[in-house]
Amino acid sequence: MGMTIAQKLIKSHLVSGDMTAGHEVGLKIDQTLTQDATGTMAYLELEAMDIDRVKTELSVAYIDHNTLQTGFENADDHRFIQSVAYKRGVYFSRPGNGICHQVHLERFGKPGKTLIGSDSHTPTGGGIGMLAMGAGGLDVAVAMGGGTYYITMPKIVKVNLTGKLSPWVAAKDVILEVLRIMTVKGGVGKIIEYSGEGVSTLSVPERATITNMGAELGATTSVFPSDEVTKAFLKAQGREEDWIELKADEDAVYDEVIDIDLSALAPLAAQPHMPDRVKSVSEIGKIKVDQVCIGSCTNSSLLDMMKVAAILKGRTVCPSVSLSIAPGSKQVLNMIAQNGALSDMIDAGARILESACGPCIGMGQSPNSKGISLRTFNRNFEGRSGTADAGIYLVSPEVAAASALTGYLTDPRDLSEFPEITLPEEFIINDNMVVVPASPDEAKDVEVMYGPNIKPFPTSEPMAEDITAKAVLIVGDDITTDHIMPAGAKILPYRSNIPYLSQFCFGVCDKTFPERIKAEGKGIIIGGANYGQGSSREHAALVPLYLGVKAVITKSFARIHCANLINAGIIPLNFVNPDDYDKITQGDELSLEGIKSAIISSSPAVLKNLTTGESYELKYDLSDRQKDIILAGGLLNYTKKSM
Ligand code: MIC
Ligand code: SF4
Repeated sequence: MGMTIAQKLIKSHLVSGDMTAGHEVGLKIDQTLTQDATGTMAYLELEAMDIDRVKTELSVAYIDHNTLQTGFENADDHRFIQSVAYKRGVYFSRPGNGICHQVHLERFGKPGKTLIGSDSHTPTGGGIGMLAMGAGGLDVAVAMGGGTYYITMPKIVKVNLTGKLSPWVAAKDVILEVLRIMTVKGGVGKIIEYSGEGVSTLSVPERATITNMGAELGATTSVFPSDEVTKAFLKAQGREEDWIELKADEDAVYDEVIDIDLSALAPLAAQPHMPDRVKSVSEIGKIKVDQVCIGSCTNSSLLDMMKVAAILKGRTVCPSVSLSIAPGSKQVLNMIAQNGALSDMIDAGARILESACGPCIGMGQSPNSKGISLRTFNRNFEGRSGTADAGIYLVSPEVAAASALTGYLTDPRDLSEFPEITLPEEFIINDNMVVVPASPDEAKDVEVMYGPNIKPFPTSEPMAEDITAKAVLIVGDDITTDHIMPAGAKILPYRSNIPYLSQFCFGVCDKTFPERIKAEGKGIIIGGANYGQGSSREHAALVPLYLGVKAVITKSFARIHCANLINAGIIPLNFVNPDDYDKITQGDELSLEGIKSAIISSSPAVLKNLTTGESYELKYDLSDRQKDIILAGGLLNYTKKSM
């Protein structure tokens, strides 16, 4: 039987397990990336594992999230990461060099390789035929140390693209359409593989927009073939030798097929507060817009910037709109500076931001109260922008730029002539913002520099036989890690200070949560479906661990967060009967009697509600390896033990 691209990538990196959907497979990881918001923790974990030098083909540490530097904290963290990177053999992309996913695609990613990154949008690399996945920091640290990365063998969904995008319709509209069809839960346990004659009509940056935002489907990753288009892109990046061809076999079998006719798509937008609340721009109508932000790892490529500049050229941003633009990398910024596109943006009144995540993670540019902000980003979760009552719409750069001019949500097809942009045959290549690590000899004398903001991460105990604790918090469906552990300018600088972060845990849902659980000393969280979707931040597991969360019981989990809970030694459990969720009231005294023995003997777990006297059947989907991790009290304990 023929194989899909994803199956070929998995097979060529398979260390353990069998490739049947639902079974655990262990993969050899060729490349890793980290960013600074998750990186401090990942490198603290690497240091705790006592590994001299990373064992991957390539590991890169990027600084792109925490670049606001409102106090000493960020700069200290950057220095810490830079010193560990230099010592341990990791390339260091300095602040200003750009957003991790954009830079990695341009300068480092290679078709046919595996990549894990401590950021949920790592699947951007799927745009050039990598098996690229988001993971918790600890999983990335283990991979840097040469350890295997484990996933549940996903089902493979084929998205069959036919036709060609019409003028003013963008790659963003393709992924918004996929989100409309599949929803934010639809990709869990799946790899989305793009195929069909429409693929060759899409450039690499367009493919990368699509695989990037596949993260919002909850998918393990997304992948495009590596073809002549990929080759031309790598050649323009001076990396033609990194190209290999990668395509699915003619007789490859998929678990699911979705057909999308590119020529039939129209400009779309995701409405507040979920990336799958998608409607066409014309259906939503001419709502007034206060702010437009262009950039983020989804839409900050040279192609995106050139389109935006062409739309803005010779015009003026509407007086009631604030337009900010963050080009994705130093390469992109430098190229638009040299070819004059930057000048067109500045001339029109755009506020140019540095090449970093910026407003996407609430680092500045929070909208006004009840403000409507159009963003080319990938997430519009409640509160993420920094303004609790703002309404964020996710759109293409074309819709964003057109709307910035008119002051209301605008279908760019109403605007004027479509700017035909072709990618250059050569990009400006200058990797002078990437610091090459010390040689093993030099490395011995390199000192790792810890700042006062870096606090030890919480440790966990081997699992107890019984867990008895209150249902300290009950939350609904689609809870994101931005709900569990918010980011933003005020909190993000403390990503290496778990005790400080803990005061903001679940702040979006219930500000009293940290105080209440501290008073109890421990607790159990009850959640709905798709609990923990969104970011890969392991802080959403480490902070609850620090506060005393002993178990999380939900209708279902998102992949990366579930792995992070296991890594932290917190047991993730699901209701066998989802209706039991409704039978628990916040404050009920719950008991998981004999949970440890149940896990050891693989017997069903039972949750007793000591307040009502009821019992509910629970299930857990843990491989033997994951059981051992939970029993040991987390991956770090487990790794130390097995080393
Ligand atoms: C995000 O987009 O939410 C982030 C910030 O990039 C996160 C990582 C983090 O929380 O640091 C992600 O997507 O994984
Ligand atoms: Fe940065 Fe936003 Fe991309 Fe996350 S989604 S990596 S915050 S640009």
